[in-house]
Amino acid sequence: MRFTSSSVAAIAALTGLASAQYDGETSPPSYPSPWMRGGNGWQDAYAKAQEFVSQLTLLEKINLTTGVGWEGRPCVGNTGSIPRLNFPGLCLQDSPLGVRDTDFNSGFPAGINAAATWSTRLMKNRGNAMGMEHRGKGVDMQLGPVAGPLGRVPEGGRNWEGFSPDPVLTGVAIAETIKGIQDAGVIACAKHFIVYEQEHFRQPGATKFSYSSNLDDKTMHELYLWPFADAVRAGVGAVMCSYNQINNSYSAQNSYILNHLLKNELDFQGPVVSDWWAQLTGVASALAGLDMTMAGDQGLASGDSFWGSNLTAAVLNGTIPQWRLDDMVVRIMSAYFKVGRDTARVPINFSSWTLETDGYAYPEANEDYTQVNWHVNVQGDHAALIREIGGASTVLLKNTNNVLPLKKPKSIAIIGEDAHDNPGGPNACGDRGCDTGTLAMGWGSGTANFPYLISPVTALRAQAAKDKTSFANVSNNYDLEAIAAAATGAEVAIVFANADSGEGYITVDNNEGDRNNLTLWGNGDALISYVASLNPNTIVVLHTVGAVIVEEHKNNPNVTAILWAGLPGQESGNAITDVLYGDVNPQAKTVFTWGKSREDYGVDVLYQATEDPPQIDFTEGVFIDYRHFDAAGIEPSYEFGFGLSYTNYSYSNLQIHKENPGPYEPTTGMTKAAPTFGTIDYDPAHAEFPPGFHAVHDYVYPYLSGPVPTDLPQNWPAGSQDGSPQPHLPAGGSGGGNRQLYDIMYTVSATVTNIGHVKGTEIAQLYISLGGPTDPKVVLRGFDDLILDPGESETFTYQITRRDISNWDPVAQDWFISEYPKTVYVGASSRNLPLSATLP
Ligand SMILES: *[C@@H]1O[C@H](CO)[C@@H](O)[C@H](O)[C@H]1NC(C)=O
Ligand SMILES: *[C@@H]1O[C@H](CO)[C@@H](O)[C@H](O)[C@H]1NC(C)=O
Ligand SMILES: *[C@@H]1O[C@H](CO)[C@@H](O)[C@H](O)[C@H]1NC(C)=O
Ligand SMILES: *[C@@H]1O[C@H](CO)[C@@H](O)[C@H](O)[C@H]1NC(C)=O
Ligand SMILES: *[C@@H]1O[C@H](CO)[C@@H](O)[C@H](O)[C@H]1NC(C)=O
Ligand SMILES: *[C@@H]1O[C@H](CO)[C@@H](O)[C@H](O)[C@H]1NC(C)=O
Ligand SMILES: *[C@@H]1O[C@H](CO)[C@@H](O)[C@H](O)[C@H]1NC(C)=O
Ligand SMILES: *[C@@H]1O[C@H](CO)[C@@H](O)[C@H](O)[C@H]1NC(C)=O
Ligand SMILES: CC(=O)N[C@H]1CO[C@H](CO)[C@@H](O)[C@@H]1O
Repeated sequence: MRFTSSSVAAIAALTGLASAQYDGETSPPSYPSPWMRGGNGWQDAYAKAQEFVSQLTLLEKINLTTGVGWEGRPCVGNTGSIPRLNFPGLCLQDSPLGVRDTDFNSGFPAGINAAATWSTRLMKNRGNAMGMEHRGKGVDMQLGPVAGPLGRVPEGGRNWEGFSPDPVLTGVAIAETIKGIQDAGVIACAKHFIVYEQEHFRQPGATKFSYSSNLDDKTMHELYLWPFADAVRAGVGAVMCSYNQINNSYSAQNSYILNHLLKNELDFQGPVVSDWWAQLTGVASALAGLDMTMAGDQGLASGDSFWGSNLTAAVLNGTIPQWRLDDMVVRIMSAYFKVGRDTARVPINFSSWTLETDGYAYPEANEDYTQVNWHVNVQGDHAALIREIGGASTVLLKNTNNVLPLKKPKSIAIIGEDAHDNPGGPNACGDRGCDTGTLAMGWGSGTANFPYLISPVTALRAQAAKDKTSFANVSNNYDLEAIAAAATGAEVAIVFANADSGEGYITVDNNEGDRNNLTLWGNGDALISYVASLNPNTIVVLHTVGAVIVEEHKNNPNVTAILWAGLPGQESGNAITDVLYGDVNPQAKTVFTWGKSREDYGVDVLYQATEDPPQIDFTEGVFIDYRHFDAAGIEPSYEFGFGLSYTNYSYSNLQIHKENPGPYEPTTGMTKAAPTFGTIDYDPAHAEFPPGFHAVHDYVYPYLSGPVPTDLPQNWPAGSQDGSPQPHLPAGGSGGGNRQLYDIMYTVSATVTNIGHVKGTEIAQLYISLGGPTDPKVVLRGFDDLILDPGESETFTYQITRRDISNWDPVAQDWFISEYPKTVYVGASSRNLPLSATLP
């Protein structure tokens, strides 16, 4: 395609930094885009990357920044390659819970279940197992884990892909997952940056523009940015931006979030990757800090790109300085070397676009029919880990008179579609876009195919056979006659019910990603009440993506137990059987608050747009989930951090030791000037398609597609092309922010004792009150899983960091410790905190 005057006008319009023209907040400019310096454990990788990038030509560099377009190659995202150096380009693949779109892979528990274990060991092992599976398929970058959405609204469709609305729990979980993935030699990609808290209006469609999440700087730092700081500190290789706008500026071109917060303050050293088609401008996104565009094309298989050829032109005409391009590429290659891709790599041996053995090497163009799948089995022994996480993430919410664990009951009735198999098989619905049969993952791109799915009825039937328990089951939630026949007179009736959600491109039962309500699906609530009206020993198992309203069942004396099993993955039935029969003693604590009504949460999804772009004002500030319930004095059904066990624990002997780390010093000084790597040949004649080159249809290339424009009006932001030394930020200077934020201020310990009769794991939790009038009552800061025999005591220890007791000062643009007295609490949940003391 040649540059026509209309395409030139289109570029001009698209590259304008749209912001102030709308109502609502605007995002302050932050330029230039910080260049990598090789700190925070990136030194060796940076050295290798410099050497590699210095050999590259302009076109080869552009190739690494730009995806080849949707379905261009085998992975969900593929960069161009460097044939001259035998470098095949990078393969980016979903998802946060396994390898998407292939076979002989595992279906892991969702992020929300990993969080519910409160076990750093299980979080990391899960990450490592997922990383090994990606590695075995030839994937360079796993597109996960998730800290955005954080979970501002319980209805948010993709909350389950992440961990918890608590930023500290999410921060620990994302860091451990990243370490696990990257130890396997695969780049982790923390996403979605940032405040992507609902599915409605996330992309242009129903509205012309994506919604804008508008929030103040304090809320950004103390809540939403917090877990991303942990991700950067853990050495995450890549970060993906989000679809939404922040203060009316799109994530992929918001210089404040990418340049200022992520690359400068948090000192992130790797590349920022766009979410698929979240990039909406060429030059503006490059200057604002984007380093790689995915899928590379401007729309699904459109063949054109904001980068590729357009980025080549922008470098050649001097709009994008060499240092900015070199920084993109050196960040990408540093992530590659940092996790050891140079030694861990195997050829890509699957195709996201077909499960058949043969298919097109260039699927969108239907070119080159050949073998594309080797059906490599990457499951290893991960089933055992999946089952363990399933059990360890099941929260026991109610257990009247210790009705659980079951001990060889005479008869048992298993009621509910959610206990049963999807008749079409566990992968019958593409990207799990239906709610048929038992729920073990949500829907959307955050999924993987199940190799198999053990349904609860299968595992419980096997257990019953072993125990000679007479067994009945009914899958139809509406067949009252069959249900009555099975439930009446059974020693125990177990009702399974669920609530599903997912990504906005799929609508299930009128739920456009986000849930329309917080009640159970498929007649679940009526089903539970009906069974309970017939059987005084009714046990409820919930497979839900988040909170549902359970107050009525909680108060129903015939409902003797309630368990939340979340989205446990392929070993679902075995995991719940382990818990119900006591082979596993529940350790999980709920990672979100169970409100008595939807209104109790104080915030909700914006379902109806009254302006364009839709404006979502985060006026609640840091008060989401339990912070809101505490502040508003609302009693929940079950509070954040709550969970029962088959034993009991006591807490005693709180000790506080004050450490002496010295005073906080804001980071000062200047960076070096932006480096460049190799020389760029600025002759446009050398940037054209090589003679005789066969261009694949609808495929994105770096070669010029017309004359380089040199006469367009330029309105690039001040400083955006400046590569001279820049001042450090006071709160920056090290991975995750000023290194002194992680200084240890206090060591806190307490004794936890198992006072019951069986072995168990207690999740001891530490909360802090920051004491100010605008602070939440308490905030989680630390936790640990203590394995205790009956009668045994262990010491719970947590080291309170400076960050843990700091607030963000938007004026000084730094963290500070307020004058208000700070109280530390230790206990078993956010509302069960028997130990407390003022910090000296
Ligand atoms: C958004 O606007 C608020 C209010 O002006 C400001 O405090 C905050 O820093 C801005 N954040 C971003 C990311 O633009
Ligand atoms: C860029 O990548 C494509 C494959 O996506 C490859 O065909 C082409 O040769 C590469 N160009 C250069 C200059 O390496
Ligand atoms: C360059 O960007 C313009 C404006 O978005 C687009 O119309 C054009 O197709 C792009 N060129 C190429 C070769 O992708
Ligand atoms: C009981 O479960 C089996 C699968 O284990 C299923 O085939 C059967 O339809 C269920 N029975 C009823 C009445 O739903
Ligand atoms: C809530 O949504 C689910 C799924 O769409 C639906 O099955 C259920 O009937 C809804 N609940 C109410 C009370 O409308
Ligand atoms: C509890 O079960 C008994 C039957 O055992 C029934 O009579 C009673 O109505 C039930 N209560 C509720 C609240 O369903
Ligand atoms: C734990 O303690 C509570 C309160 O004393 C008691 O009701 C419950 O039965 C105990 N649970 C176990 C498993 O011992
Ligand atoms: C250089 O090329 C880029 C990409 O086509 C374009 O956005 C920019 O406006 C051009 N600069 C000039 C001075 O024409
Ligand atoms: C395209 C390609 O190289 N595929 C490889 C995938 O992995 C299998 C098993 O390791 C190899 O045999 C294939 O050659």
